[in-house]
Amino acid sequence: MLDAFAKVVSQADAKGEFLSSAQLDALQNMVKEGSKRLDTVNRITSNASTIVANAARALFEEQPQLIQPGGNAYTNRRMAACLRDMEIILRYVSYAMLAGDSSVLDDRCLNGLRETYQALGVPGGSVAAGVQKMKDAAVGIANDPSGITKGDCSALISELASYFDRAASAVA
Ligand code: PEB
Repeated sequence: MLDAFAKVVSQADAKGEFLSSAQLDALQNMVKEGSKRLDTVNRITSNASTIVANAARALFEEQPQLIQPGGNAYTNRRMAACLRDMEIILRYVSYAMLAGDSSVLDDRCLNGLRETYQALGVPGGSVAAGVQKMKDAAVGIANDPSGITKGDCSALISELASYFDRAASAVA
């Protein structure tokens, strides 16, 4: 599990080199933009249950077969497992966003997840659709300009979106 700092250190060390000025500039920029990153993580963290519940509701509206008899979210046990899975994925996305690196998401959440779903008979494409809905909600919440000093958040927002896309394509 790496963050953006540990990542450049391990890359440089593998080559036995000092950090490059491009690497240092990128980290410098990350420090400079750090408050915006923490605000983004904070907004997702404090709205996590809303993001999960709304995304799940929208998913079941779009794919009602999931909650009908025989569906993968039918019975309270499966519904609970589904909501829990969405929350786990969102939690790891929030960690990746804090770290500025996807390795925590990759190693601790997505690695082997497709195979797990295949073995369970859970449709990966539906999980991916749910993840995309969480992305839309999270981006909307993170990008909301009200009650916050205005600034350019476009890079952070596309980084955030990329972690959701990574999760969705890992299971689709
Ligand atoms: C991954 N999910 C499930 C299981 C596991 C995971 C390991 C089996 C064990 C269990 O039921 O608890 N666990 C989860 C995860 C990590 C982890 C992401 C990462 C660290 O440790 N059903 C649907 C939707 C979808 C869904 C499409 C979006 O209809 C999910 C939610 N996951 C779902 C369901 C089950 C499950 C288990 C329904 C239960 C399957 C079953 O037992 O029939």
